[in-house]
Parts: sequence; structure tokens; C-alpha cells
Amino acid sequence: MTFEKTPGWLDWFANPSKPRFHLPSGAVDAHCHVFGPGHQFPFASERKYTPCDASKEQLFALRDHLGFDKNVIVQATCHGADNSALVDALMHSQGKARGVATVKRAVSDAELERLHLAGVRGVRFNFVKRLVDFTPKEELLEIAHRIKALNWHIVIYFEAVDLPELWDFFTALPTKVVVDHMGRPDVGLPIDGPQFQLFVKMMREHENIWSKVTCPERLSINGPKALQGEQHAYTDVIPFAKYLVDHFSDRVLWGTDWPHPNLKDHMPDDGLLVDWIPHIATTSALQHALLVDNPTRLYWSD
Ligand code: 0GY
Repeated sequence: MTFEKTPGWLDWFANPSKPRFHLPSGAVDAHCHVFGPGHQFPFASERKYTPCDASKEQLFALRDHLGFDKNVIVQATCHGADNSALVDALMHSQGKARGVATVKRAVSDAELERLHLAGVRGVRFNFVKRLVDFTPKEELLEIAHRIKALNWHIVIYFEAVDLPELWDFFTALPTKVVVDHMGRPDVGLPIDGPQFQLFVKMMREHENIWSKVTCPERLSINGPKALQGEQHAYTDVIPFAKYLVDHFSDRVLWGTDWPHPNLKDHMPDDGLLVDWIPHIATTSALQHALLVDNPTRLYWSD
């Protein structure tokens, strides 16, 4: 089957630079995706966008080029609850990838067991309205209790403006909970203002809640301007990510978000994204926690 990309869709950056920042041995890219390829793993009929292809081979080549040791591959919404492309990537990773799946309430125990054997260690609940249709919270809670038995965790994706309404649900989840992209703060607002501090409060009061300090290219208002020969880009996102790394160093993760779905203005050079890391994790101890210890504990504890 062939698919027409969503008009204006930006393809991933084909020749990323070699990072100047040397990743520590054992580093994990803890948030990335595979898309199709569509002829092998068709995109879901309920998808809100049709991406370019981004195969497991291309992901593994990027991993090696950037200097990562492993990947955590997160089910992208364009594949709905069909985890075939994810499972195929995990099975071909030689133990170097773990996964976060999307499942529906009707998923069987045998299917959960199959996903576990392939390397899945979590499920993703998505609340970003432009990406998914609404799923009733009681269904999600039922899934949460079933996957708890497998010692999996839950990845949640939402916009910062929706946190007040979702707070009670998130804070009642029975597993470890990992928030995508710092809960998508508006980085034009002050770091000590009510929006970001509500997120900080959730992490402070709930020690089961972790955060990915990811996606400066998605959250930045300034954009990549400083990429032109400057030291680093996305400077407006740095204080937010650094705050979380400094305050919750044992509950933060970092990932590229390759192949960067739904970027409208520019596509980042993944090598330069890696060069952003030492600006948010400013000591080798913090870098080791962020890139090695935390993801290894969460995804490779067995
Ligand atoms: C991300 C962010 C986005 C998309 C998805 O699964 C997805 O479709 O996660 C987005 O559009 O903000 O984490 O890759």
C-alpha cells in the first residue's frame, strides 16, 4: 500500500552532524519512533497525519551515528493500537531497544505477554487532541491496572493547559508515570509562574512521576536560530529542562524524538540536538543519570 504524506510534512534530517558532545557509554535515546515503512506496516485508518517512512534500519543507523547504545521506541499515533512496526523493530534490535505500546481495553493477556517478550515495558496514554480521539478514563484505568501486573509503566502526553483538568487522573495512576516533553510548557511564560510550577508540584508530590526533558525543537519559540555557527539553539527551553534535571535528577529521561512528527517550520539536525544536552545536564554525574542510569533502571531492569 502506498500513502500520500500530509501536505507540508517535513522529512527527517538526512545527514545529521556528528555531535561534539560525547555521549557516555551505555547512553539511551529514550524517546524515538518508527513510521512504517507504510508498504510493510500500513498506517492506521484513524490516524490524524500521514508521515514519511522512517524505518528501524534508519533509526538504528542514527543511534550508531550519534553514539547512543540503545533506543526506547514509542508507539506513534499514526500506527494507532497496531504495534506491528514497533514489535518488528524491537525484535530486530538485538536487545538494544525497548518499547512503549498503545493498547485498547480489549487487548488479550496473551497479546500483552507477546509484547512483553518483544521488549515492551510501557503503554502510552495520549491526551493531545490534535493527535487522538478521546478514550474514556475508566478504560485507561482498566488498562493501567492490567499492565501494572507486568511491572510496566505509563507514558502520558498532554498539553500544559490541560494539566489542571487531568491532575486527578494522572496522580491516581498505579504505576510509574513518564511525562512526554515536560508536559509541553509554554516557554514564553515564566519558569516560576503557575503553569510550569503546577507541573513541578506534581513531580514533587508524586515520586512515581518522571519527565522526559525532550523536544526543545517542538517547544521553542525562538527556534533554531542559534544553530548558525553559534554554541547552541533553543535557548528558551533550556531553563525549563535544566530545572527538572537539577531538581529530579533520578526521574528524568532524554530522547531525540526522531523522526520528529508534525514539525511545521524546521527539521532539527539530530547531532545538534545531542549538543543541547550539556546545557540542561551540566555535570557528568547529571549526564550519566539522565542518559544511562535512569533509562536503564526503567527499561532494562530485568
Ligand atoms: C512526539 C510528538 C508528537 C507526535 C506523536 O505519536 C505521535 O504522533 O508523539 C507531536 O505531534 O507532538 O512525541 O513525537
